[in-house]
Amino acid sequence: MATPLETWVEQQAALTQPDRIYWCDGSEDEARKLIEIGMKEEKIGEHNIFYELCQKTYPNSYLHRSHPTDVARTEHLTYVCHPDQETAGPNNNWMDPKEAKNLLTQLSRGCMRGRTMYVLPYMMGHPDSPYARACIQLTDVSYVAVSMRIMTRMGKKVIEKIGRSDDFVKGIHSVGDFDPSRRFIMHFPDEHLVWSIGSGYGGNALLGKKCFSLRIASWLGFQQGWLAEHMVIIGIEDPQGQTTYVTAAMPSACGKTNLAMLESTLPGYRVWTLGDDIAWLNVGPDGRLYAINPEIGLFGVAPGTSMKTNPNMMLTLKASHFYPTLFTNTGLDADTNQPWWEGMGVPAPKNLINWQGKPHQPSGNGLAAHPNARFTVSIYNSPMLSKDFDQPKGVPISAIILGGRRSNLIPLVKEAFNWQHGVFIGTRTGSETTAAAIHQVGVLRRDPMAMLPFCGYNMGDYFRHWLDMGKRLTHPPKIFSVNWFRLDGQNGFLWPGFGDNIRVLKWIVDRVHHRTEAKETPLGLVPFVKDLELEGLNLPAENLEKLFEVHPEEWEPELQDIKEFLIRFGKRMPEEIWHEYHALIHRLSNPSSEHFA
Ligand code: GTP
Ligand code: SPV
Ligand code: MN
Repeated sequence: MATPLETWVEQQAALTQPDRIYWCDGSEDEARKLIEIGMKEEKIGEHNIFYELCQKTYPNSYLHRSHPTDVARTEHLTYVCHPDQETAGPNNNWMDPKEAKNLLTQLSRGCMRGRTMYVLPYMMGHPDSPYARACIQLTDVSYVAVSMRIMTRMGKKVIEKIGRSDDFVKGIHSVGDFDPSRRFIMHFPDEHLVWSIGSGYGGNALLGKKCFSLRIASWLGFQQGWLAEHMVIIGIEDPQGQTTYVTAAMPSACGKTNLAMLESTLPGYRVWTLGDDIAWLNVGPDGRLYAINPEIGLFGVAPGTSMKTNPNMMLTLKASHFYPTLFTNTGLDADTNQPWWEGMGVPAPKNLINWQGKPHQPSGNGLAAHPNARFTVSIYNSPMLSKDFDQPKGVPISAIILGGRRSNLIPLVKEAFNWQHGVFIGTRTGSETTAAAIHQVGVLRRDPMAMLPFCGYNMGDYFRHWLDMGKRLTHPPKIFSVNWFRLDGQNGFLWPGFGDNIRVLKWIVDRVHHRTEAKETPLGLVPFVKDLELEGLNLPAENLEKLFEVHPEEWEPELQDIKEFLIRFGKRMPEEIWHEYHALIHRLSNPSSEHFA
């Protein structure tokens, strides 16, 4: 008799009508075969799915060019279909689940005709982890199948694990005809189902990533008492040889991958990578917060990545490994067959082909690489992978860092007074928008905990859940906020960033281990200048001052904007958060009290 999994696959095939069904086993040979198919048979418009890059300098690496309209996440076409709109909250687009399924069924009828349906069995999390989940995704494009193999633990063992159970996470994906008016990314949280049509882009199409591991998993976490977060996980080794584990939430394209791969400029300090995008956080038996990264790949922004800004990433991209590496929408040096992007730190090659496959016009204002051009690479290629990466129970977290991209107001680093204040800082975190999603770039939007586009339920309830989690932790991590992006008034950054961010991490580690004091300001606890390790930096004293400046009068419009944002959640917004809001106003209007001297 057919298993529930087989029956489900047959039902989807009856609807989408692929020419063939191919069950992937996750092997190396198979990945090679899929890449061959993508290089020779499958196409998007006039382009093949994959182009082989120079195998000497970029072993096992391939270039992919997307459909020109399919270059980033499309938040306006992303829906969370709870039975009622209130549960989805003002932070999500909502459609009645029945209506949503009718629409998707219509759009999916025959959508895989002439194509292969790939059945991808994969785990999010290490198979031995109590927190791992067995998942199946269907897709009709080799690019997604190969990407999923890089990003997740894929293999036929998952099918054995599922066995005759119908408890597996389901993903249905088809690129459809790439028409943005027929593109939808729909989530059915209670059914553990994601259904996505019309896009092949990472966050829209690799359904184990944002769709399951954040939107649906955040809902599971709310029901089951854990958190699914848009966070980096790193270990920071200090000169004493002690490693302190921290997580960091930052909105899309605000520095997570860079932080995860940080090359320390401070002697004796080292960063170890565990994850660059997603963390699942559970309360351990010892009352501490434990983090696992459910993924095994890095899907990072290429432009700006260079030997200067992120040498470890450049080494990771060139490392030869068992897993292939994909470059999506970068430029191509036609003479050497190597990828190229703006901010790579090497001059533009003479015969440069742009991300759409056309000769690059240096006189025009177009870019050779799309600003959201990405690489997909195995985390096992990283020279700084933590020895605890595959640890099934995860690593104990001592600090949570919240970041955003703010050109003013927000200091380089501050520590929250306590967990509740930290959660409030999370709720009001704002960031200037980037190219990682399709919308106007550079506009301030509130992005609590970097989860606005990824929280699969009402964010008012989410803040309540964060407050409750704090109560269950006997040893809660300290909460910090950082901002690498404050400007000097001439559009230059006040802080050098990248490898020098270790100087901020050092202060955080020192605070965690009670090795240093902090100064109270209305916004939180900041470093005394003497406690920041700045040797070798040549940072003008004036910059340092500006990085920590608090001007209460500049906060008026900010406070107004925060209020308008928090009000949207109505009664679901916990009172404790409003209490913190009013306490902040009070501190800002009494900045000279002896408290902040
Ligand atoms: P997603 O993959 O979209 O979630 O992005 P991410 O948060 O991993 O961002 P990533 O590390 O890829 O960085 C995005 C952009 O921010 C790149 O252009 C980086 O060069 C830039 N960036 C990262 N860290 C720093 C920093 O410390 N200072 C400055 N000025 N820019 C940074
Ligand atoms: C992000 O936008 O936060 C990313 C890329 O990490 S995506 O996988 O598309 O979400
Ligand atoms: Mn991300």
